[in-house]
Amino acid sequence: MTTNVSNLQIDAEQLWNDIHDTAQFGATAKGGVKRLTLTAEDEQVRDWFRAACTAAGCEVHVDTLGTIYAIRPGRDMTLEPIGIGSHLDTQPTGGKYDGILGTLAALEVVRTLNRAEIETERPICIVNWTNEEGSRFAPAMMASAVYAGDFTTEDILERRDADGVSVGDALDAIGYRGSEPVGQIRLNSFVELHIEQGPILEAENKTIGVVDHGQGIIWYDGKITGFASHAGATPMPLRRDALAALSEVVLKVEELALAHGPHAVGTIGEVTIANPSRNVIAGDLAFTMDLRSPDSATLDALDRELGAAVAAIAARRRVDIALERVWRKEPTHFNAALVDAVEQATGRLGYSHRRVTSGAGHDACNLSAVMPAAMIFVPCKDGVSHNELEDATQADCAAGANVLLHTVISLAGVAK
Ligand code: HGY
Ligand code: MN
Ligand code: MN
Repeated sequence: MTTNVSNLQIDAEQLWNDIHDTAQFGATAKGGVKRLTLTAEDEQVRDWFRAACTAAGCEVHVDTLGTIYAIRPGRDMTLEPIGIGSHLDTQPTGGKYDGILGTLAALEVVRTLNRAEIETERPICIVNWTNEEGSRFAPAMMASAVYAGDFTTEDILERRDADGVSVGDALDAIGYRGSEPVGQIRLNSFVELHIEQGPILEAENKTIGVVDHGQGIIWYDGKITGFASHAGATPMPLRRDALAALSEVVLKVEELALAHGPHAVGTIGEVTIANPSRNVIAGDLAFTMDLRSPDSATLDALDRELGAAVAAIAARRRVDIALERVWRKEPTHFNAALVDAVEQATGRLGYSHRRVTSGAGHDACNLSAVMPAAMIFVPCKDGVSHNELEDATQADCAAGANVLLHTVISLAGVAK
């Protein structure tokens, strides 16, 4: 008996309730979510997620970096599963949807197949990737980067947060250092649903973004060494002001990004002044920088021009500026056949759509280097994300989850 799946839809109410129920773990007063990776709040949502996947009939695995894999059996268990999912950690001033939508929609896809008593040919694997955000521990998309072979597990376990806590200790503190090596569960492919985190879909009144590319990223750690001295008694020409030097670097990053626009962006998101004091000229500070472009040659140009500009600022201001490149992720070209599968599922469901390049990085971008991968976007209000105002509609979240459902069915095949 062939099962007619064309009208199958996820339970929109259930997905919406899950998104808002899990937002309690790390809820902020302004309606956002602060759930940094491997914190107590992350442990709470992980426990909720593991229980829900188990209740949905999945076999749950946890690897040595805490990534959670929930496998729904398929008829042929010798076949590698279709991976779906995203991440449950957030930024310090995060929202309810970034990462969470894709992870909970994957759970809802499995529940929908259960309700319809559909057995797929291939197994399906829901994945919650550890530390996608990279806010507490660098790099971002950390666990999927190890899965893709960009870093070793040993290297990542030793990465430390601003308080000196290692990834390994943080995993142990929440009980999510699994025993399975990263990569033991081989995925056939990976499809990730995510909010766009940008303004295009909303501006063009499109429900679905069929993501075919993703920007490349360079992260830097910077240190500026000037000379701390009296804010009142030190004549201006004699100052070696680290913060004034950084201010020039900040504006130079903006100038370079605009000069290479519209396909380049850049920002300095963190600054820490050592021993700050109102009446002391800043002598030592640390900062972090994020540059992006969909074009590898533009990333090279930004890196080169930035280096030259920083050297000139340091010389003129008689300070030392050390800029260390700590991560480079090449631009992503998602798998054409998988992107087509997303576009065809979207078309069958009748949703308005367009191709888009992702401005943000995602676990699917890392995985794209080692397996066929693709992404589905839905709009977010005013294109805002990484902000407690992040918002989306129930209808759009459901539309994205339905596209994920039908894409997965086309990839996994229906046994009965
Ligand atoms: O940085 C990023 O693009 C992602 O949100 N971690
Ligand atoms: Mn995300
Ligand atoms: Mn994010």
